[in-house]
Amino acid sequence: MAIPCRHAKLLAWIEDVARLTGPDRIEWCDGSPDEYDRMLAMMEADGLAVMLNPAKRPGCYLFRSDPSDVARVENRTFIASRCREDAGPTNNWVAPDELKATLRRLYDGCMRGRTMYVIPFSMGPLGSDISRVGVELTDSPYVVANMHLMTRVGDGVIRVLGEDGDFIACLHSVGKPLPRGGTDGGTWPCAPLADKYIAHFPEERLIWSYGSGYGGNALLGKKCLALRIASVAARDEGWLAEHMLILKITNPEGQHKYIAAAFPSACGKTNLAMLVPTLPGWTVETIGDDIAWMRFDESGYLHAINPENGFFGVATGTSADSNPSAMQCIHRNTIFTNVALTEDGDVWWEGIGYPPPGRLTDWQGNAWDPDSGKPAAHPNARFTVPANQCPVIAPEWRDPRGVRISAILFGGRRPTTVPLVHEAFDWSHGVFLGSTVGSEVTAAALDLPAGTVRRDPMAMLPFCGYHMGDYFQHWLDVGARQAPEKLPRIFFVNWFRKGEDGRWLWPGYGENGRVLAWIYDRCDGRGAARTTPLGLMPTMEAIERPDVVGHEDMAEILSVDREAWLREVVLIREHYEQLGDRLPARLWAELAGLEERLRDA
Ligand code: O2Y
Ligand code: MN
Repeated sequence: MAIPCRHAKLLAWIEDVARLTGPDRIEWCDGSPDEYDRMLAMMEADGLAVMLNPAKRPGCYLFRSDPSDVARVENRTFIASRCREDAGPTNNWVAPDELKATLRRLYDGCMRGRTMYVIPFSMGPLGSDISRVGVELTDSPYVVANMHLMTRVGDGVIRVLGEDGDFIACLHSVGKPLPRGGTDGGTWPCAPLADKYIAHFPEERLIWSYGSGYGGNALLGKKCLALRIASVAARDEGWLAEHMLILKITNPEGQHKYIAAAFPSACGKTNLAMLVPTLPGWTVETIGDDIAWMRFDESGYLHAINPENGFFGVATGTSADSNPSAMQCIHRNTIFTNVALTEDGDVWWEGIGYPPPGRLTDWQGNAWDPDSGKPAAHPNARFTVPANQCPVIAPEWRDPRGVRISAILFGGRRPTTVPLVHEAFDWSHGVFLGSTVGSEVTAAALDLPAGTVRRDPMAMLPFCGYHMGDYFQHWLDVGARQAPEKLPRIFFVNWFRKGEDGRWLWPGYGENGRVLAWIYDRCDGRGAARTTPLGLMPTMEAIERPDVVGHEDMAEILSVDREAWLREVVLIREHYEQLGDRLPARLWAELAGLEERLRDA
């Protein structure tokens, strides 16, 4: 095959990797539909992919991964900065030379019997000055197919690269060499957990992943490049790479605004990005469901792009009730991983909204026994689907200029203490709110005291490529450089409040549109608010109460429980102490301010 590129640095890197890993052949990916079809046909012939019933799910395939390879592996994820302190206390660190030596031993000959694919890809629309080019070398055709859906792959990227353009080098291997002429025989190739490494070398903007073929461990454009490496680039270049959805909200007058929102994994980001508001006249459209790259433009406003081209959504719990748009998206041209299979060649998972239509094959390929107590689909079962199949994708979702962000939302799963919504007094206070994000963990499961909050600042704990204290300082700095009136307003939301009897106090889903409507109005200089120790909160009349929420429950979720918040202050202090002396003084001052306001209240 002719080499479609004359980029000397790229060609030299490919040659080095090929010498080390020893693939049988090298194939350049062009991103074409033919290439995608060829990858899937090859994996189907190999027994790794199951074609779903074309009458039910045209163009859809099912994959079953190894039980050891079903999710991101945080304890095998490393930030190998030159200096340990720069990775901070929240990341696993190994000295870069040591980690490279370990990985070189594993990579040695690891692609024998396989093809090494060269995937040139763009995160963000081609031609946007916010976008970045990556090149992933991988021995996994599953990764090639998924990268086609999740990023922009192909010749256009080679043109952008030219002969000396910048690219982020991403090396990936499943870590399972084959005997000459051998195949995987339908089994998912990967290495044992102890040999899996998801390694980042932030100063070199370099990613080395070994041993896993799954999701964020292997599709290196997503969490590795677009968050861990990009967060470091963003710090150095004065922008923001965030774990945020981006949505467009339109009011009954037909005017619209854009909102970015950060929630820890598994808090319903995809559902919020595709929300169907119950409030008459309001609509939500999607720009992105997981990652936002944001830059202040020359006039001082914050603009965001979604660097991805698809959704890698969690299947479990997705239904016509929880997310009708996602259900429509995944009707065709979708890759399903670790869902259950029906007798008529369709997919099924727990929470799909209807009972199994007959016997099922579970995610491991065995006949499923409904009485076994085991789920038919893996809880982290996924769908990969192009974003342009989303029925509520906003037409401007791939505008290279991005969209102007009016509001930033932070939130987590907080059954107690945190009200439905409060607005920050200003940018620094908003950074403080973001720094406290966390979810209450199920105490019984983890043997922790009830109400224990696992902090996940700005939902970036697993994704920040440097010290969390420096990351907060970066947020403070980018805001301080702008005119305050042009900055987005910052809000903290909590859809997950429960009563003492364990009842949900707020119905969530489409009803969250009522909170978004208040946020919209606040950004428009309207929307009634009262000042509280936590920030600005809606008056009882400002958010129209859903029918299913009683007056008392509404009052509870819009109130400040002073005693609970004084306990929360203690927990935030402990969280800050764990982050060490790089925590900005400004955030300590914000915490002191909160405590003072609570004591004075
Ligand atoms: O387990 C994985 O590899 C996927 S995790 C994931 C996928 C899509 C969007 N977000 C996440 C996440 O963990 O935040
Ligand atoms: Mn995510």
